[in-house]
Amino acid sequence: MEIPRSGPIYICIMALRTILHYPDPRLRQVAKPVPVVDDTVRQLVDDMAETMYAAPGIGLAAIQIDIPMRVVVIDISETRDQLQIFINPEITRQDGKQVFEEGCLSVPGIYDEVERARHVRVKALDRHGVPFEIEADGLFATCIQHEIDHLNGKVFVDHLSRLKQSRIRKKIEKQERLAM
Ligand code: GNR
Ligand code: NI
Repeated sequence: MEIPRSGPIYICIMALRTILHYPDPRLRQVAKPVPVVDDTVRQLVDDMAETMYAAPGIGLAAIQIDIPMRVVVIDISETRDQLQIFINPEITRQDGKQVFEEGCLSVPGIYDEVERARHVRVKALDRHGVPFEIEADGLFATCIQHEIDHLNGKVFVDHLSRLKQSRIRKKIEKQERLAM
């Protein structure tokens, strides 16, 4: 039997990806700029969004799923329906300072205060490769800076003291051992 149809068939295959955990050395890679925003990149963006929403988190950088490309997704809305995509993001202006308590999907269970710029202007490409520029402050500004850090091989714990870093590393390694 044949199922009648008109128009194209869209098959949506998204995938949950595994998030790397600190101190995995793969989180230290400096991600490469995306040369062309094609369907492969859009597929990556969709997988990243699915992974971020499932976690759940308010942001995700491709490097966290072991793809060293300059791709970030963010959704800071309470309704979880305001996905923002940043391909090759760059901070073009920043001013002020603010302290936020941060967490990271790659550093599960650890939260600490980090000082960052209060206000940033970011330029990036959207999912069609079209450039845009936006201004961010508050949690949004902190989140964008946190994600751009990831693209440069940096994790939020790098902003903390050496003592805190070594405690965090031990705690995570212990958690991973117990999880085996
Ligand atoms: O889910 C996340 N929450 C968060 C809270 C405060 C500051 C930054 C973040 S980002 C984090 C998701 C993540 O790890 N992105 O890389
Ligand atoms: Ni993070």
